[in-house]
Amino acid sequence: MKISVMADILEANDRIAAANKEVFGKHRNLVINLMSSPGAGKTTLLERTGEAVRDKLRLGVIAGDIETTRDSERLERYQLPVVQLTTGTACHLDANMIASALPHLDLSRIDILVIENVGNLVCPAEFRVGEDFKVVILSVTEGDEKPLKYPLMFRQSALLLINKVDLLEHTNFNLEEARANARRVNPDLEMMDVSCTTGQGIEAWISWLNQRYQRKFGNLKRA
Ligand SMILES: Nc1nc2c(ncn2[C@@H]2O[C@H](COP(=O)(O)OP(=O)(O)OP(=O)(O)O)[C@@H](O)[C@H]2O)c(=O)[nH]1
Ligand SMILES: [Mg+2]
Repeated sequence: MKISVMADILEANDRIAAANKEVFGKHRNLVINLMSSPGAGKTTLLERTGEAVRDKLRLGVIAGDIETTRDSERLERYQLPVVQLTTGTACHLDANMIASALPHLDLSRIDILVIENVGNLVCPAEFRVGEDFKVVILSVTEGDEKPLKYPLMFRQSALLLINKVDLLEHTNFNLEEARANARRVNPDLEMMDVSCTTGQGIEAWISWLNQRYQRKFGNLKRA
């Protein structure tokens, strides 16, 4: 007898993800599942975003890490509602973990909820959590071939942020090559160059969030 454990796990996960999505819909939360390898700049992007959107849209964060509350502590400095999930050993967040975080957030006071997934370019892409969009960050220190080597994450994402472009001249990263590789695995993938250090591209990223929110829910109440 053959038992497909992974298929069962993903099916069970999808049911909880659908329930999460219903809760998010009721509260008019646009939900982004933010993924990247460790250190690509997820938390830094959220710090820059938190600074920039203050008073314009209400950002909330669920931060996933294997250990430590360092990321949530960084984000709390920007007065963002944030819940830290520590997975212990799991290399990704799943829908059940997100469901367990929801009672700790006042969703009625959040417009855009970003789920910062565990740093990992593989497993997070396999588990839906109830998000509207997956967004992947690739930083220029990681190599421009990564979309080809880790295609699932790039295939499943709506947007690719190429981060740390301030470091381009110190690397052999070829922006055109990276974009072409990403397009090869996902022709519909939108792409933006950003630097969380200089602020380049942060406005474009926030516009992208605003547009996605408006397409789903109409104008932001506080915009
Ligand atoms: N030069 C440069 N450094 C950056 C940029 N964005 C982030 N960093 C640095 O990269 C390092 C890692 O950034 P984080 O934001 O912690 O990365 P992360 O993706 O949240 O990491 P994990 O949560 O551990 O997966 C930090 O030292 C940041 O200051 C950037 O645009 N340019
Ligand atoms: Mg982080």
